Amino acid sequence: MTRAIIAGIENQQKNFSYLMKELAQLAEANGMETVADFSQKIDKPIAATYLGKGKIEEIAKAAQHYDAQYLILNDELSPTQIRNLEKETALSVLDRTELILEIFSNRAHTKEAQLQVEIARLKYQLPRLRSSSAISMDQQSAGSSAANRGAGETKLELNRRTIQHRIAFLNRELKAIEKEYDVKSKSRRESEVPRVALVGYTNAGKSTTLNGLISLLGGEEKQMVFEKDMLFATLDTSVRKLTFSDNKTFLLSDTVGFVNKLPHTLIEAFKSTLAEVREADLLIQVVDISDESSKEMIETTNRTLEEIGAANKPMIYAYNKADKAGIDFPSIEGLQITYSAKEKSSLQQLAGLIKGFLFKGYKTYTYLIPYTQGSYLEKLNVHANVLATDYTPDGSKVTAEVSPRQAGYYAKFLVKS
Ligand SMILES: Nc1nc2c(ncn2[C@@H]2O[C@H](COP(=O)(O)OP(=O)(O)OP(=O)(O)O)[C@@H](O)[C@H]2O)c(=O)[nH]1
Ligand SMILES: [Mg+2]
Repeated sequence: MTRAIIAGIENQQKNFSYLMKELAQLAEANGMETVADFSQKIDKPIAATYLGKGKIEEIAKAAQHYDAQYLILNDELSPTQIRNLEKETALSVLDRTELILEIFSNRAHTKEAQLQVEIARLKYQLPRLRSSSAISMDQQSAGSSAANRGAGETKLELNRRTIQHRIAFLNRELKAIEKEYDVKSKSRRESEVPRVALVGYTNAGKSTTLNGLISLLGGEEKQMVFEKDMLFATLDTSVRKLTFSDNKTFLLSDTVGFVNKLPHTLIEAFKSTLAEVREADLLIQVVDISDESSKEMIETTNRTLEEIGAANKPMIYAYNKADKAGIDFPSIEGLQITYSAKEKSSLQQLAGLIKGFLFKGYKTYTYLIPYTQGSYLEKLNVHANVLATDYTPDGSKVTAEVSPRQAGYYAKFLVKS
């Protein structure tokens, strides 16, 4: 395993130790073992080197002692800071943003995710581009000739343009995929089937919850998604149609998890993947209640939801891994549930909570639909919970449970009782 040293600057952040612990986990997710961690108490990073001179010396010593190859910093650094740190420690330097981008890049399996991650990486590089010749001229400053400087800038400009072209190309490819997705999403919107999205911190148990609900509601093995104890196991969005025993249907989606300081370029690139979340009627925020940092994770999740334009949606707080936390479960309080995604009665309670929320306005009516209006009967059979059908001389007499919206649509067939 690659050995890494992590380091960060501790100013007034109250959650610094949590951020550092998470940084070590991110390193692990990227196949690196954290052999030492350093922190420095200063108000703000040193402009040229991020850390102070003494701290850098300590790190260089530790690097030799542990035979480390990487130094990972807890913030996003400037190119100068990275270059100077590399020079002074003889380590390869990664900042938090690059580390997250690397993990995403290694985990991206679908074409869409791969395109999104590459766009995010290129966008991260773009403002940091400084061709090596341009940099050395900076340092020589006024002494360099105008001709030389011109050559450096041209090369830089060329690199910049190459990257911009590549981003444009990737965006076109992505658009083509998104178009397909748009069609699917449009037909979902029109189907009137309510949409629910699982959201939350990475590794909270979203995919496990989706799989649990699939198996509880009689879904098939092949509908199941990948779940694993690692950060960012899921990078794309899966949507599954689930049906209760009384024919009430909803769509449930599972998507990429969030993390602290999720790079903005990534959020941008993943916006289309996260469309399911934006368009959902109900969010289920899965929280790992056994993690001592669960509060910060909720804050991060809510902040990220705001950033992707999905704030202020109705939300069920689903406190998962209660078994691991040693808390009694399952229990429900309003729109909050404490449960374990691996336990059946928990999943039944969660399913009940979702159903109660989604179908609260549903009522049972009896309709008389003339045989000349057969399409209404077909729609009722597909979208509603039909309890009884009787074929009378005047038409089909149907008793069905329908949503408030459907009630308006079928009102003209109501049988006055
Ligand atoms: N003990 C315990 N472990 C759980 C529970 N729910 C999920 N896990 C474990 O937690 C790990 C992460 O679960 P996932 O469902 O992959 O988490 P996720 O939220 O989809 O994570 P990402 O896709 O990485 O964002 C897996 O190893 C699960 O087996 C639970 O109720 N109790
Ligand atoms: Mg997952």
